Amino acid sequence: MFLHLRFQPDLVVSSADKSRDIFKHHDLAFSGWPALYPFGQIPAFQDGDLNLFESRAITRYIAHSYAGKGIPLVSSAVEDVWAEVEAQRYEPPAAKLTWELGIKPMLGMATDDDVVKAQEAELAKVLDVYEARLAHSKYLGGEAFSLADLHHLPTLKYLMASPVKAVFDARPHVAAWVADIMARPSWQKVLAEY
Ligand SMILES: N[C@@H](CCC(=O)N[C@@H](CS)C(=O)NCC(=O)O)C(=O)O
Repeated sequence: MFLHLRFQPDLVVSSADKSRDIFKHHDLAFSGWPALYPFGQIPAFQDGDLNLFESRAITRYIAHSYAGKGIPLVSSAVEDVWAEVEAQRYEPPAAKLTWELGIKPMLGMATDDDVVKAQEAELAKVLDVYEARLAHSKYLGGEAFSLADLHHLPTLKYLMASPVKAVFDARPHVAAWVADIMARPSWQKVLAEY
């Protein structure tokens, strides 16, 4: 199985050098692989003859493929609900904030403070719902860690190193959940490699 982030198979993008490299070369890289990147965005994934794109579909495929190994990451309809909440509600403001506060500074571009302000307000509304959920449930999908939680990790990496951390920290159950999922050995292993 290969996760394509450029010409060679790779796993995640979470270092400054890697991000710079991808954004510098992505037109060239994507144009050479139209079948893998139909919308011109990474990641793409290959398993034998199977080509996938859309990160959440890729993680779900991997979770199903390795269902017998490690902890079960796909479990219930409730987990599906919260995985959708992440994709539909959390990701739009979180991705814009990651771009403004995480990626743009690495590329030497100026952060747009108006965008940050507006998106912070959107994120706060989502995190109010998370706070209520996490007051009664250890993880978003239930008592066990699942893809619904895991999908937050890439943006959390940037947001928790930015002023937006305060929006998470202001909600105690959210803050505890963030600390828990970011401390997972598997995530630490990813960060150590990139
Ligand atoms: N919904 C897609 C979003 C993918 C996405 O936003 N990829 C970004 C990098 S994280 C990208 O390729 N940006 C370059 C571009 O849009 O030109 C997924 O989850 O895979």
